[in-house]
Amino acid sequence: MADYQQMWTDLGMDLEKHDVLCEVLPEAFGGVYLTQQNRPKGMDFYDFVVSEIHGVRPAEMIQHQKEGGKVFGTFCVYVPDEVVFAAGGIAAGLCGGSQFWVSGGEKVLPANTCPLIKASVGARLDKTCPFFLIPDMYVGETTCDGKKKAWEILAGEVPFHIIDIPQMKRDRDIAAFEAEIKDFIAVVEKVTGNKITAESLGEAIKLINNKRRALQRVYNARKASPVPISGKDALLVTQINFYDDPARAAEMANNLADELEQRINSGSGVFPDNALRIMISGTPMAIPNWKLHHIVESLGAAVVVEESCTGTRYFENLVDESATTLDGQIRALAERYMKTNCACFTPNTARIDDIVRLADEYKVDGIIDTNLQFCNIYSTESYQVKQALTERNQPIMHIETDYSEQDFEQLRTRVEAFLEMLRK
Ligand code: BJ8
Repeated sequence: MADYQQMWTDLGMDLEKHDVLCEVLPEAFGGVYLTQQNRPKGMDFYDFVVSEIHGVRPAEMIQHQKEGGKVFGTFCVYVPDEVVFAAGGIAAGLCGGSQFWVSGGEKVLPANTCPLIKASVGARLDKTCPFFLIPDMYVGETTCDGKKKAWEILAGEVPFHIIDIPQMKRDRDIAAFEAEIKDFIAVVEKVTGNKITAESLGEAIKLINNKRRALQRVYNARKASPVPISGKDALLVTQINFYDDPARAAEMANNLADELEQRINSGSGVFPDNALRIMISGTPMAIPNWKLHHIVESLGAAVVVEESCTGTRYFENLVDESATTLDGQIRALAERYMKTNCACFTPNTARIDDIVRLADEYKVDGIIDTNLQFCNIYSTESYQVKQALTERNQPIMHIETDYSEQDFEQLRTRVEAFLEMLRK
């Protein structure tokens, strides 16, 4: 890794603690990722990003700020990145996925808070992640109670804008979300000093749609048998897309998709033809949370799709590009974002429909429905997920886990038993 010590010092990072993280990450990544056989060449870019994870992209963001630009740190796929890019800003997804940050979060949050929230708060308070220290503003949302309360703590650190997410999907809820987007536009314009026009928002809509289209191509390739890319690699691609420059992210994902399509044509894959095909549904897996994928794939089954916000929910729906007025574009944004099926909505039957549809499209043999410990909404919804899949004779298991390695062996045993059952 290049030398970023000065940049980290200028950010006020806790360098001693950060060194500990820098020491363990390469080994963890190497053991999980670099030991895989026959990886696509297109993964080299993502390996490089991980090798420079706290250096190369943070340096770009800081350069952007030096040139007068603003950076917005976001915590949910309901935050419309298009608005930020339309104003010449950078939006970067911040959700924490490492156990390393959890103890920092526990200093101020109840222990029975989901690890994603604890890690996100801990990364900021412990000053061990540059991505959390760079933003001029954080943008959160009102999806779950844990997040809502955590934002109040983080708002003591960084200017914070909260987007109110409706709890239902009636016409008046979509209209309410439209109003939220208008408020967000006003905030972003104020912070950046740049006016958003129909032209700039139209361009930003295309920019983010192109990233979504590229990810759709990568995921479509995973429908093939043998599968041309591991689930671990596909997950890493999505995780990095949360904070990479969107134009470069689209280019890299398109390059990867080209290669995957060639692999499909030549019948080349990373698992044998007859490997079990697994879908993982549920809560998101923020970088560097690769635990479940690693368990499944080291047992010889392939993860072929994730129904999650670090999977299909991130890119499945596009924003309609045909509107030419700001009002029309804002309506198109509201309609697109409100199609995302998070368990914070009630009823949320469309998510169950998505899982059933994806199970067919990706020809899965079994589903592992997973939720992060203490995530009440996803764990409660798992009842309906199980019912719907059982009615269709789709084997499903439910897992609740966190970021620690403590339950690794126990999970491995349970997943192994599930795969054995599928093989019979
Ligand atoms: S749209 S899934 S990114 S909220 S896992 S913090 S819900 S207690 S992350 Fe999420 Fe947006 Fe929904 Fe997606 Fe709360 Fe649950 Fe933790 Fe969660």
